[in-house]
Amino acid sequence: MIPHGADHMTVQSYDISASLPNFVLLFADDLGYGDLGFSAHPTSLTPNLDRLAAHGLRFTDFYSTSPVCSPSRASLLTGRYQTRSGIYPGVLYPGSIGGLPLNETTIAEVLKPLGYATAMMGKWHLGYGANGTYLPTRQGFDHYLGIPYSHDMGPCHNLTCFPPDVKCYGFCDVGTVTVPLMDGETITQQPVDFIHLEDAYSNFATEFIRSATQKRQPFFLYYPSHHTHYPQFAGWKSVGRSLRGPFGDALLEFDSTVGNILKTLKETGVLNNTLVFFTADNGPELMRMSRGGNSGLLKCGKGTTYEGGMREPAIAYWSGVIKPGVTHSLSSTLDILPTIAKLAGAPLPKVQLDGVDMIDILFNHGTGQRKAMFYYPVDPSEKYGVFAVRLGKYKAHYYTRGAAHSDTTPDQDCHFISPLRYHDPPLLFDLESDPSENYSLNVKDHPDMISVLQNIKDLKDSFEASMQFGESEIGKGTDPDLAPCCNPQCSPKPECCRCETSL
Ligand SMILES: [Ca+2]
Repeated sequence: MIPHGADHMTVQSYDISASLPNFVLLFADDLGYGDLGFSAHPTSLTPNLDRLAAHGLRFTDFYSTSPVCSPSRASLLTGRYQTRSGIYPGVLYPGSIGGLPLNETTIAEVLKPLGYATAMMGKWHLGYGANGTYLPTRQGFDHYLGIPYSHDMGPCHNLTCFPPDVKCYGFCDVGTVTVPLMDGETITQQPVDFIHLEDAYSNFATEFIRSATQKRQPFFLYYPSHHTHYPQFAGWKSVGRSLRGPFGDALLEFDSTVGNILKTLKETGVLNNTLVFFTADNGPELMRMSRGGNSGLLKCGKGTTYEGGMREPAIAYWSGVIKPGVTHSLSSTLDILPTIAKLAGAPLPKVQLDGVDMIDILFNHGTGQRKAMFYYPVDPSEKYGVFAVRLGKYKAHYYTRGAAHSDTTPDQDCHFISPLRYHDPPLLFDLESDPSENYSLNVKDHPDMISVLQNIKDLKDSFEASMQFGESEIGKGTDPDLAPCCNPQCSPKPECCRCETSL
């Protein structure tokens, strides 16, 4: 099948059949621009992601919409900035009252009416709520296996993160329930067994793909991985195998699941009919030092609106359909929903979208439709608006601020102690010649930048005039009784929320 609306694309040797394409969306956590083998990390071991990069289209200028988890995920799944859906400020917690509003349309809900089988494994982080109101099963996913939020959101110091019995590094969040594993809407483990978790995910993916292909049903598989987020973990097959230590072993385990998914796509005969897309939710958590990720040549990391906070590695891989190569076109997680909708021939949700489809980039290696990217901080507000804007190769910072998540590197601008600063005129960088944001362009020395700044300001003003902030879901607060508990009647909570189960 030629994807609907993609008339001009260059198809190499694609078997044009009547079937709808399948989609596999891989989403890493707290992973930096410099963390992967193909992005020149010297000791990361990512053979499968490297293979995707070598045989797919690699993006150099790809952005998430937030430097932290929940808002970034809301934008990925809805094609809208998090400010519209209310997933701000910060992130959701185990007992959060709110979540991604059910009237938001996710990629899974875009595809389901066309007969797609939908499944997700891994980190949801878009709400749990009373009786699981906000779980993935309520947002278009037929099947779900995973932890509904970050796996450090529960005490972890007594848990095993690496075999045979290496305890998890640090304490994680104390004072709440231990981290649960959900199968659909049922808690099957609490606390989760980190050592065997990835095998469970990998088997879940294999079974889902096999089942859908046997039924000749098109499918959508979403795998947001926990691995590269603190505390890292891995099972027997990956522990001790990378030179990079715990972070490297965790990354290798994620990579091996990517390999298993590719193998299953091949074995089931659907590799040539499946778009595999890989990216990550936000930059590395530098405060974890050598146990955090690495943003490579980009400035700072998680929690900041510098490039290291939101610019991510990304790959589009479609065997025989998307020509391998590198694109410098500006793109975002916002663009994934419109792209998938177009490829499947599904109507777009009837709401204000912020994404544009990437058809021209994927199939023509063209420049695409996206001209600009807006950088919201962890705590967006109408008062401050966006902190920075990228237009073409230029980026203007109106506000800058450090973040605890990016503490400990030599660059003090990244640190929590660097307060909110307003810049007038804005700090301006040419990201093509200076991707590290080292050398700001002073209008006195560069008078041609006056018009560039004016264009950026006009764009910012019109964007902000069009932005309607949804009610803050995170601002609804938390209720400890809403935290998932495998034994709801037990006492005293949260300690009693434990169940002896095995996968
Ligand atoms: Ca994250």
